[in-house]
Amino acid sequence: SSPEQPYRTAFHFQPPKNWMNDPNGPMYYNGVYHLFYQHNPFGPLFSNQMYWGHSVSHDLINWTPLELAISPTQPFDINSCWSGSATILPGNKPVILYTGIDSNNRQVQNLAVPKNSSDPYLREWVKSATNPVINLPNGIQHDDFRDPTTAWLGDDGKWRILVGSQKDKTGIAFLYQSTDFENWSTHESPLHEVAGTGIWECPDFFPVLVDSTNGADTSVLNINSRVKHVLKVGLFDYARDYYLIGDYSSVNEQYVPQNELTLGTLRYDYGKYYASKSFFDPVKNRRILMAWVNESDSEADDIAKGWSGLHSFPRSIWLDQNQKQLVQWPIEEIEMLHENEVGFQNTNLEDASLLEIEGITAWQADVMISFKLTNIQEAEKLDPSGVDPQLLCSEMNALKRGKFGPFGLLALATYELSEQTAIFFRVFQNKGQYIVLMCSDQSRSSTRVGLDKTTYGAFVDIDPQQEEISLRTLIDQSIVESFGGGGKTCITSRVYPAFAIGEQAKLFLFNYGRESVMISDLKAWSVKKARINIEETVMCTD
Ligand code: DQQ
Repeated sequence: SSPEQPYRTAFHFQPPKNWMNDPNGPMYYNGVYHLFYQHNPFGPLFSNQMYWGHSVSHDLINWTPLELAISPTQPFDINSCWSGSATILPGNKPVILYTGIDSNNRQVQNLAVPKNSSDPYLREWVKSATNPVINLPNGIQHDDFRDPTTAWLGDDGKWRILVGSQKDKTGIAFLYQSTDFENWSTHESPLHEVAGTGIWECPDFFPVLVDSTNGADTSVLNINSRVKHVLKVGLFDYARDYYLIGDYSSVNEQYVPQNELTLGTLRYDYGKYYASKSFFDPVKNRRILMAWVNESDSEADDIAKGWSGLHSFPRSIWLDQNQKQLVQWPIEEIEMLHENEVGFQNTNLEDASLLEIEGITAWQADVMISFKLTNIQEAEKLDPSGVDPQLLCSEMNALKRGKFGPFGLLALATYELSEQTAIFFRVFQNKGQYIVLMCSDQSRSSTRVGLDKTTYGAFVDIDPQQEEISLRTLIDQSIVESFGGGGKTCITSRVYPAFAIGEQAKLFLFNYGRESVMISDLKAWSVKKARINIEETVMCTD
């Protein structure tokens, strides 16, 4: 950030200027990570002429900007090039499928391939002469058909993809099959659909391993019950990414999820986090997740800033041991940016106390904390059935005293706390079970008006009798990404302090509960600025 641009970030992906939304076609190819993104190269707002921006990286931390990869130029995409995905075909051949808005304003799916696959950065992309390769299905509205997934191979050697859609408010993931990526046939039934959920955007479908934090290539099928399949869909009506975990068979194209898609069910992130996409990273055998994090300020603010939109810090994503949910954790490459480590152990946080974390850049930081509670059998009672944890977090905000909690962090805070983003926990009990609530309270994050300061919240599925309650938070000028319970519950928020900027921004531990909590371990780092889309960056070609 700079005095004129206090909200630009240091280690979160964003273009040099103008509008960005969804991550598109992330992939690893010949030693280089590619990230494309929905972009309006001409202004700070979304536009009716959308492009694919393109950056490359050797480490997922520093990114070099390249020329626009896909631009609206042809009858099949003249009104915008919307989101899509990359697939690496056998023989190491990358291809992209993306949504074009055609000259009749219909959403159609198009194919693009590298002009020169020996260009290490794949700068130029050629659109197939056979585009569109998938037309709008009969009975689907012209603007309800988009966002092709990365393809996977079935047992029969055919490729499959999903495309998001809706019919009469039923969200649909249409399934297509092909042998050559040019000719696609519609499978008679969608992979999945759920009534009442509205259009599904940016579907993602991938295997996760049972009993391993490693990732799996998108084409890995279920061998000996070692794999489950995740279907993620973005609900446009709520701007939220929901996911299902289930069993998939390519033989009969059956997907049987174990959980239901309802508004209260599993989400990648319970804050601002949408249109995410994952890819398999063969270098470290992991699946990496990226998402668009929209602004919470006004359009007028975005015009004044000259830009809008961030991407979340890349996360590794895997299936929890209990197989009931996914777990996410910032990729380990963040350590390249760590400096000034501070830490302590076994420090008691008395009731109604505050402890400043000093010695790091509080406005650009990575903090990991473990909280240990004693006597939790005394926790207050709460029957969680029918409770919306987000509403509970705004009713029982960071200023409301409880027994166990609120305790956690005050990030991007002024010294006298006139501004503060509070990330905290509360612990309750119900019929011999413990309930951990995690909140991110933005209501006092800025003295500025005209910002969306919605408080977010979700339960964390851990047993505080068996394990400590952990919190990791990444702080970067105007974004706060928090991971509760080792990454079981994630909450991302955008904040725009007027005063808690740069050196004026402080970081505190706080406990406003009536019971003391023990900080069994704390580690925190300054996070250095990464080189993100700085024009003069020279790529190191090791
Ligand atoms: N944004 C894209 C669409 C997608 C939506 C357009 C999600 O392809 O459905 O920029 O943010």
